[in-house]
Amino acid sequence: MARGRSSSSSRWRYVHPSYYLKRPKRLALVFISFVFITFAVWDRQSLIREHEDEISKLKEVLSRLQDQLREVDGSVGNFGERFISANDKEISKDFVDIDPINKERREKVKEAMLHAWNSYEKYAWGQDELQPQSKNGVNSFGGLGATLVDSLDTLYIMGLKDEFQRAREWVANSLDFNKDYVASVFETTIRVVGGLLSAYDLSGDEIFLEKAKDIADRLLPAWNTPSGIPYNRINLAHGNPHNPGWTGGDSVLADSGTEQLEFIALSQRTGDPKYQQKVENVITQLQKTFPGDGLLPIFINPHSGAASHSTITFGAMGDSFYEYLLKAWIQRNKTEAVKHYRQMWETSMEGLLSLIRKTTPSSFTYICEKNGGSLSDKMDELACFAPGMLALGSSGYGPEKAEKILSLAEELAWTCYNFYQSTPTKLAGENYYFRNGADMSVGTSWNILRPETVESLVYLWRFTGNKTYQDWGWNIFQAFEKNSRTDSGYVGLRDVNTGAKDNMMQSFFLAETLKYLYLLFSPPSLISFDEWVFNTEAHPLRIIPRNDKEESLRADGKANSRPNPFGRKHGRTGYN
Ligand code: DMJ
Repeated sequence: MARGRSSSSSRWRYVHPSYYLKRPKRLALVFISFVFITFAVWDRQSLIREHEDEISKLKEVLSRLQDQLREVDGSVGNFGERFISANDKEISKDFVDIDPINKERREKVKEAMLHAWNSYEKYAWGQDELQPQSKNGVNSFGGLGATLVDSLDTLYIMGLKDEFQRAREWVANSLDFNKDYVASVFETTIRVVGGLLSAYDLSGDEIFLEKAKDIADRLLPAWNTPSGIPYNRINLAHGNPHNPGWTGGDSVLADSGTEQLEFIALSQRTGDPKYQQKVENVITQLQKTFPGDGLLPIFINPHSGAASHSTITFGAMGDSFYEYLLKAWIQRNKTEAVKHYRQMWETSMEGLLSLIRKTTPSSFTYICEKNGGSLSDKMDELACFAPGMLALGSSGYGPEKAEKILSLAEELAWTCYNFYQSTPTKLAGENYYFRNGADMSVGTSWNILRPETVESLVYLWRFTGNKTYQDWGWNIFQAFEKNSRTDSGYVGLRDVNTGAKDNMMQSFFLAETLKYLYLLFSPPSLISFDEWVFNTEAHPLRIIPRNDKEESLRADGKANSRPNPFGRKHGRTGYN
């Protein structure tokens, strides 16, 4: 019993204060342990509280961003659902989430498109182009509704559904190509065939393909020349292809080598190889006499297929020939069958490098023109498509060359942007001259709402990720708003120095300038460069993935399937 009592009292001795008073070291140890445990518990509690705060803040941000995303998806109409693939949706969210300024800019561009479109609907419905000052329409392309057809895909991409639907009804019920009119094969192809095919690829509506086939069939006899190089004019009702008098009987390089994308696309979608054969033969013929520097003069004889002695330029009458060498290679999936397109394009880019000069004192890089053996220090604003083309083609090179080409593209884009910045209206003139010590000066001083510089900005922004290009585009857009906007549409300027206005809203302002500006402020996955290729009038054509089995079938014309316009994953494939 005594032992039991003593052991129980010794168990409780640790809680008795006298125990510790006699043992100060233990007292100190107990005190330190107490402080430490209290601090640890308190610290953990406050960490939990902080984390809870943090989580609730993040939830708020998340729900705000989800709201924003829903808003953006709504405001850009169909593209959220149709043109952004599942993987890309993540990229798009990031893009939208981190940069709300883009949303605001995109909305402003959409509003500009609506203003241009509403003015066209009000004063020039069904005619080719609107004259905003006199508030009437003109048929500069034979009465094919050029502005309407050129605008279809822009309306669709911007989610302007009612406007698109009204335009679609006009195409279905009123677009008539049986016109006794001598049309430009090039202009009709890039605006009308390109515009209709793009509308078809986006909407899947067969009426656009039917109409594209109708007009292409009327243009096709233009390729019936001894060399296969097409004549550039044809009567839409009666045929009779020929060249205009002012070329001395020659065909123009850009007019003859800028139908590949549209006619290849038409063959892919109809299963009829005749369109593709005609335009690919042009490249085959040109390849036979292709010069070592890849630079072709702007006039070619359609009988012999030989180039005539004339100017070499990346501006007017040369430009899009080089653009289509690259883009047809992309459109046809960069396969062995079209390797020669890429080779010809790379050869031409070596030629382009030989035309590069820099200004003094500011070292702006520019592309000269060439007459005979000598370079002329002149560059068209039209040549400002070249930075975009170089950026697009750069990835086909090895890493070192790709970097060189991309940085040349960036230098040229800086020059083109300065074509705008250097004038009092901040809008570019039609062409520029470069003189020692004086950098650049405007030559022809009009501005007709051209798209080439903003087109290049889209490519450069997408390939470099540098938002500066978006800011440049925004500045250019604001200059259009300030100088070119009227109550009844947008006009060009007769003179970028004075701001004097002309009386024409070019159809490419709606097809190209506003579309490229809209894309500049949209997720890069909206009409991604991996799945679409833009014709020279900014009409995106779906790249049909290669399928060798079907290719051989369709090359015989035995199958006639249409690619699904809403995405590779679900689409039928055509031949390339
Ligand atoms: C458009 O019709 C096309 O971009 C063409 O390739 C060149 N000219 C105009 C725009 O400036």
